[in-house]
Amino acid sequence: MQTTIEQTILELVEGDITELDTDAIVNAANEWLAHGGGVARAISRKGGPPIQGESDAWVQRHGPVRTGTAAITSGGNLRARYVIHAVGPVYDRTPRSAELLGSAVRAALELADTYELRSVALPAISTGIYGYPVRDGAQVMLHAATAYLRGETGLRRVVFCLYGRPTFDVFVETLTAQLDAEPR
Ligand code: AR6
Repeated sequence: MQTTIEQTILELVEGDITELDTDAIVNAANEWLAHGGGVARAISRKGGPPIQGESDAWVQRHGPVRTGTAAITSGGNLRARYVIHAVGPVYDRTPRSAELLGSAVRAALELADTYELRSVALPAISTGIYGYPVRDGAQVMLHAATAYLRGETGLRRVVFCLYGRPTFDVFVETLTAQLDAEPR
């Protein structure tokens, strides 16, 4: 599924984010950038040692990546030139989780703009090991992305890359409902 928000194509695809050739892919990271499980592990394995190495150097230099913010490393052997490590919240049923998830998406897109990138792909942050319900998470992430793209941005293509058909279907339903509710 694809739609256009101002000057940016917003796309939903099902698949493995490590295969994408956008300028950057976003990782669903933890504050320590210790890429041990989930999509982080897949990105780190496929990108090779530079990903964990540059991540460790980042944390050593700046301290942990606070939840709701993001850091950037090179893409190592990936097709993407950069990996943007966004830290989503561990789901705790409070409104604070939604704030932090929206903030993680915004931070990732802002960092892509800071690096003057044109395309970026994001996974469904926090909806795996961190336990965020996919339907609620999709609402928050898509809302944050569309709101961001209505502001000033150099991004021309933003992709949500969803792992598995059920998650993809929920994102399609959610985006369709959001576009119906708020006319462009
Ligand atoms: N491509 C796209 N999406 C994927 C892929 C892939 N190759 N693999 C998994 N997903 P998770 P979190 C989906 O658990 O919940 C790590 O250990 C997955 O189905 O990767 O933010 C980190 O280091 C789910 O929809 O991230 C942190 O400690 C989504 O990616 C912690 O997990 C996110 O699932 C972060 O947990």
